[in-house]
Amino acid sequence: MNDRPAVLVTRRLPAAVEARLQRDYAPRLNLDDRIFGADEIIELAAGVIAVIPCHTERLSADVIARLPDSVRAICSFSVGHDHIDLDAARARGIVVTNTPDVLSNATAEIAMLLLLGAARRAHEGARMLRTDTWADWSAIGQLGIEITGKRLGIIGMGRVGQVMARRARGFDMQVHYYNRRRVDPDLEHGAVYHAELDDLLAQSQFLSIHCPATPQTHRLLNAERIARLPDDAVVVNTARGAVVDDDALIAALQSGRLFAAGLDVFNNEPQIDPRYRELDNAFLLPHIGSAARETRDAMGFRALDNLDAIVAGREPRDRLA
Ligand code: 8YV
Repeated sequence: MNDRPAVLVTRRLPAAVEARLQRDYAPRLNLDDRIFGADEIIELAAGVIAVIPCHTERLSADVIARLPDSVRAICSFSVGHDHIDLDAARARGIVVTNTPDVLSNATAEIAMLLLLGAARRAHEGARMLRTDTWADWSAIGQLGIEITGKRLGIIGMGRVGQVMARRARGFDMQVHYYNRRRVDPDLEHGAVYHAELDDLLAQSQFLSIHCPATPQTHRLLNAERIARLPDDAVVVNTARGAVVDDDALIAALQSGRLFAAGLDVFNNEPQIDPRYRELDNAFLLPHIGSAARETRDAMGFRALDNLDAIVAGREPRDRLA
């Protein structure tokens, strides 16, 4: 008889993480890796002590209210937690955890890739090669803009924003940031704090979004704020699509008011606004900010460390609720 606690894991996780789950728990794994609907999650959660979701499962107040009484914890395989209604979890005494820190480097790498790729028109060049439409080298074609020495504005100076500031300094960028409050000067890495978002925007030849999706940041980058950016600015988003107003960003890219955008996250993933696909000045990636081998292992282990603590009656390291 297996007396290890049952756990529902909503998506496939890296092999080493699933192996640890098999060793220590009685996991219900999603071997087909398809997205479960709300009713399926509730059904599959019967008798489990914890659910390990990804950001692809929306654990709304309604879903959380209907989870079986056996569920004591939701240990998300993500740092973002906009997919989980924390108040609803608190109301039911369900502990919620996330996986901060371990994906900061990987996400900042993708933000840097987007910054460079968008500024230097990487995907247009790559497409020319793949479609055999590279006619000839040209002194006046394929011209992007250098990022070296330019001003980078960071919205959200949390863990990922701080790594981004350090990486940008490697390109001699002058880094500015907006955050709800100024961070400890040791963590600023020379970046200049702006208490007003509008002031940051006016400085941002390049803008990288690193704030969480909350009601306060919903559609933060709208037409009015895009209008405050300098001409030919480049916008990068590796945070959440909900922070951007797609109509406003697409209009600014279509008109050439913005030079380019580099986007790894979108509203309504994976059904992104199809107009992005038509834009040569949009460099698009499919939400791969944390998609590095060591990062995904570390995220899984961090989620399981939190689960182990909860099961042992200890305070989990990354408690959100
Ligand atoms: C993850 C992310 O891949 O952790 C996050 O918040 O956005 C991504 O890097 C995803 O959320 C996994 O659930």
